[in-house]
Amino acid sequence: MEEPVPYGRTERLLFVGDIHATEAAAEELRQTLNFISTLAWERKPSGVILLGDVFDGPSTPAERLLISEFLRTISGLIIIIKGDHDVEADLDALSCYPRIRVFSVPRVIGFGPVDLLLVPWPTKEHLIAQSGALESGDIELGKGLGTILYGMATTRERPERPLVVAGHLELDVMQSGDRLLTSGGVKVTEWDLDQLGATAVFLGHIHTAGTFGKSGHIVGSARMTDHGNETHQPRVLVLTVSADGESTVESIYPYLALGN
Ligand SMILES: [Mn+2]
Repeated sequence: MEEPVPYGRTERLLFVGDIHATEAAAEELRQTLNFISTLAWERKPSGVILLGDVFDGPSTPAERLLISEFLRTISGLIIIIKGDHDVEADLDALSCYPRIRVFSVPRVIGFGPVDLLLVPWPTKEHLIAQSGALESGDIELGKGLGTILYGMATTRERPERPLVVAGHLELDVMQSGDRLLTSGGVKVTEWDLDQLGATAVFLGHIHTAGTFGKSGHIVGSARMTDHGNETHQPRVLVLTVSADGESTVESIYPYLALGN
């Protein structure tokens, strides 16, 4: 006889960073998308989360065709968060599909037994409007972003549910609440993200994979051909998470038979 499952359901989510669909490297792009499709078919995640920069700027019809054909192969829910390279019109077009949900401002959504905090690339207008920041410098806006995310995480309808964060964000490697006076736009800090008490945090935007903080994963680009950074190891991540917050994260590395 099977033991009763004490904590209820488990979800499997697949995280894909920075596809940057371009015709320029169409063959390698096709191989990357085929790899993700095959993985989704094998693992049967209940959701696939594209962590922003699906496109590389305003898309061409060929690029849109490649992406929409790829998305059609995915059977679960597809969540797309907007990156700095994505333009609204391209993502709007994708949001017409029934199983695709596009986010261009931060939201918390329930997903099975967990809450997902989705954080697209922050715009200054949104941060000024939402954080009440009186100054619009990047440091102030970065603090505002931290405050917004903390507010969203702690005022959830059911804060006892495990929280999973997925964002397209520039990460400041500071360990404390202090921010360096560095240039380069609005950043969120490791400290800000640790404060959220999330089971796991997954970030797009930074193409080289890594980890940070208590439970942070820089997913990295899924692409082999990557803006001059050809030495990085492409990967996607698979999260398994249960209602009690028990989780595992697995890195899956594509074997891409590139014609050299
Ligand atoms: Mn980006």
